[in-house]
Amino acid sequence: MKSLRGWSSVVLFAPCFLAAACSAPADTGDAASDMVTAVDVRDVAVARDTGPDRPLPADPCASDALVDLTTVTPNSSGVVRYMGDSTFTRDVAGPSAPMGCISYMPDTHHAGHEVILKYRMRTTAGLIATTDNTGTAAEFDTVLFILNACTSTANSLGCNDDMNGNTVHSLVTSDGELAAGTDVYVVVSGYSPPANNMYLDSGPFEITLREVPATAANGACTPGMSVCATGTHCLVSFTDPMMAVCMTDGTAGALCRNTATRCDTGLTCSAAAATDAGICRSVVTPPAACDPTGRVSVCMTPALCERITGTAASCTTTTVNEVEPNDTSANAQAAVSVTTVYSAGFMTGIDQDCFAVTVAAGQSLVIETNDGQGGCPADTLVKLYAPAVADAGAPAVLVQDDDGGPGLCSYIDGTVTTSPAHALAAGTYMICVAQAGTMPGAVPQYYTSVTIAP
Ligand SMILES: [Ca+2]
Ligand SMILES: [Ca+2]
Ligand SMILES: [Ca+2]
Ligand SMILES: [Ca+2]
Repeated sequence: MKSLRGWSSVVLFAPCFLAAACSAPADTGDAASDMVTAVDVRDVAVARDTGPDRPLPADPCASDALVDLTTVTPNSSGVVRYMGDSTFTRDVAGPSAPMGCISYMPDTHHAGHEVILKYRMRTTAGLIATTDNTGTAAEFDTVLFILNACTSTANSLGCNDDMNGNTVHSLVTSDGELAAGTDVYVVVSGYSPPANNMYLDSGPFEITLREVPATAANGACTPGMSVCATGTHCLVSFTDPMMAVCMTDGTAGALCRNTATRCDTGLTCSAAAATDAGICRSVVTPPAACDPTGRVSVCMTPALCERITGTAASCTTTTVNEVEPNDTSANAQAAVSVTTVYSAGFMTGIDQDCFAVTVAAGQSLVIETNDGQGGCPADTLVKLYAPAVADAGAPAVLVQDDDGGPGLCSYIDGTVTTSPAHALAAGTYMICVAQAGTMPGAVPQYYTSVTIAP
């Protein structure tokens, strides 16, 4: 473990602002030829690494490489700050980032150029660490993760690549509370190789670490920013999509536990493999009510969860198969006058599926595409056409929707009084479903529920 005292200050170079302008020597793999840069001090709470050039350690967990923050006193705001530089660290040598953390994985990218900080919890609390500070080069695409040990088999306590869509810097929160006195290892790494020549996979960085009280179960939280109490996770509420709460693992609509009993009694984990992330849901049988988002309940296979009673959804096994060709108003499927769930598919290329529906005066239409299990098998676009009027040309689109349903599926809710599908004039309307985009691939199965609401 490297001492933070007793080194003289040497700053070798200014941050690189373009990859091409950087003069970092190639990593020859020869430890003696690789040098680390010095870092400096910004305030009393900043850990000081002012070492002279030294050989690049082969292992970032080795005692002469690890940055020891365990004795650093935080500033008056409780923040521990460390200025570092990973420019001359090895690209691949230390622990791997947990699966699913790095954007676009799995591919050839990895978390490289690791600098590892040993941190000791002062209190029993959550830990938040971020590289999104002014001392981190704007182009440095950081990946930040927390481990319970500095080994290749350590458990991840949290990982983040990009804290939001506006930056490639990272903000990681610990997965639950950490007991006072616990040592954790915060890995500062780079998205390697860089996504493109706009970014760097190593460079100067400024990391801040802060201990925060964990939010108790059912408390309001911000996904990706809050630490929820151990055994709970911050999820968007299924009763209020504008709000997120720390939901207790294993309960309906919450994450499955990572233990043998993944969900509470009566609930099933949506993930097939025991180690995969999933949601706990109840499995219900027709004609019981179900959750059209698939969050808290799904229908027993092969029943579908469809909005067959207005906006509420129920399990049903009754579907009507599409009959091709049905691509135009001229050959739309025969009109129905009762709520109907169509089972259809998209052929490769431009396949549009049109269904006619006859409504009485004042009735409304609710239309949704989905996979029947709260998901979405294709990026659909739904158009509702007004009744064709003789000699008036092509029927007009009353309303259309692209992504209002689950995922990239579509949803038109005519029970909303301002919807063009609300309180319709009597007549035969046409609904056409196609895939968004040009020349999409085949989709073997999707469903369109057409509900006639009183
Ligand atoms: Ca990043
Ligand atoms: Ca079709
Ligand atoms: Ca068709
Ligand atoms: Ca869509």
